[in-house]
Amino acid sequence: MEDNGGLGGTYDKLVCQEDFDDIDEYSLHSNQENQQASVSILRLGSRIQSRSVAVSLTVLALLLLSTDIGLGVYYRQLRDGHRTISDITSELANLQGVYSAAIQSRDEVRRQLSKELNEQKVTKWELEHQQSRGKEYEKQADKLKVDIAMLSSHVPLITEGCRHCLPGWTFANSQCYYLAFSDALPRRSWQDARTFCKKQGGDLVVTDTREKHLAVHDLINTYHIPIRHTHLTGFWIGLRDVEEEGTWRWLDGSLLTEGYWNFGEPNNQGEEDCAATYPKENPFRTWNDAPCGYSLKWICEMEPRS
Ligand code: MAN
Ligand code: CA
Repeated sequence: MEDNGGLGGTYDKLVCQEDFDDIDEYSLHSNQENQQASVSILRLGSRIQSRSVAVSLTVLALLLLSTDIGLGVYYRQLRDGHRTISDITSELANLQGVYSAAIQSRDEVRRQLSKELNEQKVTKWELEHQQSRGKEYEKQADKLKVDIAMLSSHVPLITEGCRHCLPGWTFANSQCYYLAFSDALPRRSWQDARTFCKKQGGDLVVTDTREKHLAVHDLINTYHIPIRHTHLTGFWIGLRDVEEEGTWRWLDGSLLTEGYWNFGEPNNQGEEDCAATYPKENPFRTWNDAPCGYSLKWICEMEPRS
C-alpha cells in the first residue's frame, strides 16, 4: 500500500473492497508470501478503519443525541420559563388588583375616619353645650329649692290665716282660747264654766301636752291682774278626779300623764276634785285642786274655724 500523502487516514478509511482486491492481485505477482502477509495487514487495516468509522459515527450520533436532548431540555426550560413569566405576570396583575382594592379601601377608611372624627367633634361640642345647660339647670334648681322652702314656710301661715277664732278668743299654738278675764263675766263653778265654753262651741281647756300648757301659761301671764289674790285668779281647766280620788282625767277620759301642780298640790283639802291653773312665774308649778263648786275664772278652748 502506498502513502497517499496529506490525505492519510481519511483516504485509508475510504478505500473500497475492489481496491483491496487489486492490491492483492499485484502482491501475488511479486511475492506470494509477502503478498499474503500484506493482504493480512491490509485486511487488518481495513477492519481498523471500519471500526473507526463506526466509532466516529457512534460518537457523532451520541453527540447529535446529546445535542437533541440538550435542546429538548433547553426548550423545556424555555417553556417552563415562559410559563413562570406568565404566572408572574398574572400574579403581578392580580397583586396590582389587590393593591388597587387595598388603596380604595384605605381611602374609604380615611374618608370614614374623617367623617367620624368630624361627628365626634360635633358631639364633643354638643356635650359641652349640654354640660353648660346642665349647670344652668342646677343653678335654677338650687334657686327653686330656696323658693320652695320659703313658700313652704308660708303654708302654715296661709292655712292658719284662712282659719280664724271668734271675736274675743285668742289664737295660740294652733288653737283658739278664751280667757274669762272680763269683770263682766262673774266667776263660776267648774261645771258652769264648762257650760259657758260649750255654748261657744268649745270646752274647758285640755292642756295635755307641754306645748299647750306653756302656751296657755304665757297667755295667763300676759293678761293676768297681779293685784288680785291668787285663789281668786285661778282658771278652771278640763281636768278632774271625780270618779276616783287621785286619778286625774282630762275631759276625754284620758289619764293625766304630766302634771304641773303647785308645791303640796293636789292636797284634796276638804273635797277638791277639779283642777285650776294660776298665774305663776314657774310654769311647772301652776296647778291646784280646788272644790268644783268654787267660783273661779276659766279658760275655754276651741278649734279655729274656716
Ligand atoms: C289654799 C291651799 C289649796 C286649796 C285652797 C282652797 O290655797 O290650801 O290647796 O286648794 O286653799 O281654797
Ligand atoms: Ca288643793
